[in-house]
Amino acid sequence: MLTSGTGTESRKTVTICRGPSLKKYNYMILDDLGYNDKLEKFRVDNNLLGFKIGRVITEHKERYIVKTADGDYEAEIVGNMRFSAKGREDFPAVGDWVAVTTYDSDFAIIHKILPRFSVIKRQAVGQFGEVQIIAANIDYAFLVQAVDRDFNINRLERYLTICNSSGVKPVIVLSKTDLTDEMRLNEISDSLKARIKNVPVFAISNETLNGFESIRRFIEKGKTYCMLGSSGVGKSTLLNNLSGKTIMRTDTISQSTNKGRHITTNRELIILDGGGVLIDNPGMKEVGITDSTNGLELTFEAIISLSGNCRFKDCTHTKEAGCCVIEAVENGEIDRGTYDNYLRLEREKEYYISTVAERRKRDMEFGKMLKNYKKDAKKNTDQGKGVI
Ligand SMILES: Nc1nc2c(ncn2[C@@H]2O[C@H](COP(=O)(O)OP(=O)(O)OP(=O)(O)O)[C@@H](O)[C@H]2O)c(=O)[nH]1
Ligand SMILES: [Mg+2]
Ligand SMILES: [Zn+2]
Repeated sequence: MLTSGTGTESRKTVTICRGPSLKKYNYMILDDLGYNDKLEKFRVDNNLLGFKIGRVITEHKERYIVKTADGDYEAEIVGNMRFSAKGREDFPAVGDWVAVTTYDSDFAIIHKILPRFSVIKRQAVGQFGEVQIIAANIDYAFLVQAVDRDFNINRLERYLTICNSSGVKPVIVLSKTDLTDEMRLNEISDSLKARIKNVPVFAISNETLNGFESIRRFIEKGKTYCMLGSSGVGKSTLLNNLSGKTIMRTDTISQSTNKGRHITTNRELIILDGGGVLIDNPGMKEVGITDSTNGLELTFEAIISLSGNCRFKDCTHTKEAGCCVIEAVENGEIDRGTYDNYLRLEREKEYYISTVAERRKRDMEFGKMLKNYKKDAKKNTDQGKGVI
């Protein structure tokens, strides 16, 4: 099999030597989780045949649960991984494929993170210049906004920027359509058409299940989908509806008892019966962007392509004469709201990049100072010993 037992067989060998039922069982689990030939090739090429392969399904303060072909394991990282980590991205995240060794029936050590094809990250809240990984190896992000109060096009563009810089395909999900009227829905639809191009939009109600079937059909076996959005917009309710089970607690109970809301506090990965992997996320208040140059270029493509014709190469598109972007805003070719939001996100990205650069410089200077200090200390000791 792929990952249980000795873990030394390759994918092909397994197919040949295992009994049909076990083979089917193991493949089902890992393939349903999104395991593919590229990951398997990495495992073979990197001498990881002695390890089991699993996917991180939840994380809490450096404790992980890893789903493998033969069950779920509580896991920690190997010491070496912690010592060599340069930043948050060197630690496992929900959605990661990892190579593990297992101990007992429920404990594992993570030895390696397999290469990620996408990483959704944001600015860590309260720690400017630090990133927080939201999830890894995501194919599609469901950007959920409730149409009754939560709809905000600037925030959608912010999420799009994050998706576009992460290699994740965005999908807009407008929820709670039962709580609004036709007129408001048309307004929202017009504003989406004016500002966001080429992104699929689903309008759904988790209550009446209107529009729900089309989103269910959209989900493919072996692909991973991540729920992103503010708190209370219906991410967990949608996940429960898609799974047909009450997997995630939602705040329904609290409304009747008034005993606090069951907001989601952890990221969690689940496999749908018909295939397809979903990751629920706690609602996010702040979605600060990081080094998202690429994401901004893709999200604000119309602005970026015009900017090539500005008179000055380093045009900031704010006040310069001969700025084609300003001209396009003035003649209505570019939406003013899009333009303002672009400038805001661009400033935020620049600020992030300069903060990180400053910190690196400070760290380097501190490292140099420490090295010199150690050198001086050694010289003094050697001189004390009469060594020249
Ligand atoms: N009327 C209506 N209520 C909904 C809909 N979707 C969700 N709700 C309700 O909205 C509340 C919040 O839903 P959740 O699914 O917990 O929201 P969430 O996005 O997971 O929130 P966090 O976990 O805090 O991020 C619950 O009381 C749901 O029953 C909908 O489409 N229509
Ligand atoms: Mg939730
Ligand atoms: Zn310009």
